[in-house]
Order: sequence, then structure tokens, then C-alpha cells
Amino acid sequence: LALEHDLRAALTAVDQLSLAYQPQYDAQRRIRGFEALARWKHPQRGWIPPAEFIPVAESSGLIVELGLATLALLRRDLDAWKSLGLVCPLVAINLSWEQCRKVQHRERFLQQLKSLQLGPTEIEFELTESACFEDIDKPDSFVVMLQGLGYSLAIDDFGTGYSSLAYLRRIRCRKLKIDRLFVHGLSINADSRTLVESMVRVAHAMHMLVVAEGVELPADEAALIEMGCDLMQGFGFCKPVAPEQVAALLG
Ligand code: G
Ligand code: G
Ligand code: MN
Ligand code: NA
Repeated sequence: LALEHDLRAALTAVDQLSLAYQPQYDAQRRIRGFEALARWKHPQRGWIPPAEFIPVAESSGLIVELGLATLALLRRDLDAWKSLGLVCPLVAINLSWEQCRKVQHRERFLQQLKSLQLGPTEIEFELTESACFEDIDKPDSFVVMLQGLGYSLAIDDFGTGYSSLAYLRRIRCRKLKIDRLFVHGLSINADSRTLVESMVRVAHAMHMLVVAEGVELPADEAALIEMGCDLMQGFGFCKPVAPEQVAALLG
């Protein structure tokens, strides 16, 4: 509860929250996009890991405000890069199911996108496999709504949920992000390799791009390139970095 109280305060003291950006690379090691990740610097406790504050935000409902704040931070960072003459590729923002489940929350989110002029050439969205499959069954699916506005979607943490592959036919997302659980060590683990190869084949058959998460080992990178994985993200390339460091990556 103390954390919830402090997070509520952080949402009005803008300087406590920021975004870290992790680049996504193609097979030629060119940067093709970024994933934006929320960061919270608590005035007394220092950096609080998202694994700690995101669940608090979700259970308290503060995730809705945090989502709006995240968009504002992205706008600020995009403007700063633009003023340096840099062209930033697409940035992916994570969405929790809690922040788009309710109609009034969606509307505030869409309104924020509109007023900040964050369009489909600036931003895309990541939703976990379980959130996507919960949403897609609804008559007023948020995924379908965002896609109707031209935004592209990535299914996050793919392979860790309980959904059947049949759902991929219903949800026509642009990208599939393979969870690092399957990616790490795939070059030496025959089971992981087989699973990732199958996921790449399924995704491509469905005309989706594949992003491998948590790529840390050069041998895994080589194996992923060999199996036709489109994009890679992980500590082996670059850890999530502060906005000022993005400028150096783009320049
Ligand atoms: O940055 P890190 O890898 O520690 O993130 C941990 C988790 O927090 C990830 O699952 C990520 O999707 C989630 N997360 C990070 N930033 C955001 C955010 O801005 N919004 C939401 N909803 N989740 C986020
Ligand atoms: O669930 P989501 O994919 O949004 O989580 C992203 C999280 O994964 C971030 O917290 C980020 O810091 C972390 N991450 C990114 N690359 C790597 C990696 O190579 N190894 C590990 N262990 N974590 C990573
Ligand atoms: Mn993600
Ligand atoms: Na993920």
C-alpha cells in the first residue's frame, strides 16, 4: 500500500517516471525499432523495478494513469530526438489488459494518443498473448479497434500463455514476440530450437513478423538469423537505455 501511495504521487511528479528504450535489430544489426519500458525512480528508495510496480499499478487501477503518462513521456522524447534531426523508428509501448479492458479507459487512452499526435508511424502496441486472446473474443475488441485506426500490434511473451495456435487465425497481428524462455540457449537446446523454429514458421505462414526477445548469446543470434527470425532484442545487442542514449544509437 505504501508503494501504491508513492506511485500515485509519482504520477503527478513527472520527473520520477521515465522511459527506457531497448532497440530491436534486424539480421544486419540495423536498428528497426524500440521497445519503451517504464522506469520509476523513487525519491527515497531509488529505482523500483517494473516487476514490482507494474503489478501494483494494475491491481490499484493506477495503470490507466501510468499508461497516459507513458504516452506523454514518449511524445517528449520523440520531440527531443526530432529537434536533434534524428529520425526514430517505430516505438512499441506495452499495454496491460487492465488499462484497455474498460470502455472509459480506452477512450481516455485514444484521446491521449490523438492529442499527443502519436500515430501509427510513431507508435505500436504490445499486448501479452493472454490479453490479446481475452480481448479478441469481445464484440468491441480493443485490438480490432486499434488496428482499424492503423496501429500495428505485437503479441508479447508468446508461448507462455495457454492459448491455442488457432487463435492466431483470429488475431491478425503484425508481430509475434517470442518469449526469452524459449530464446535463451536455443543454439544448444534442441527442444528450444525446435519450438522457436516452429513459431517462426507459423508466424510467417500467418504473414507476421517474428521478434525474438532476450537474445544474449552470439550463437543464439546466429541460429535465429539462420531460421529467418526478423527482429532481435536482448542484452546481447543492447540493454534498455535512457532517452539521451537513444540519440547516440540513432546518430
Ligand atoms: O523493463 P522490464 O523488463 O523490467 O519490464 C518488466 C515488465 O513490465 C515487462 O513485462 C513489461 O512488459 C512491463 N512494462 C514495462 N513498462 C511498461 C509500461 O509502460 N506499461 C505496462 N503496462 N507494462 C510495462
Ligand atoms: O514482458 P516484456 O517483454 O515487455 O519484458 C521486457 C523485459 O525484458 C524488460 O524488463 C527488459 O529489461 C527485459 N530484457 C530485455 N532483454 C533481456 C535479456 O536479454 N535478458 C533478460 N534476462 N531480460 C531482458
Ligand atoms: Mn514487451
Ligand atoms: Na515479452
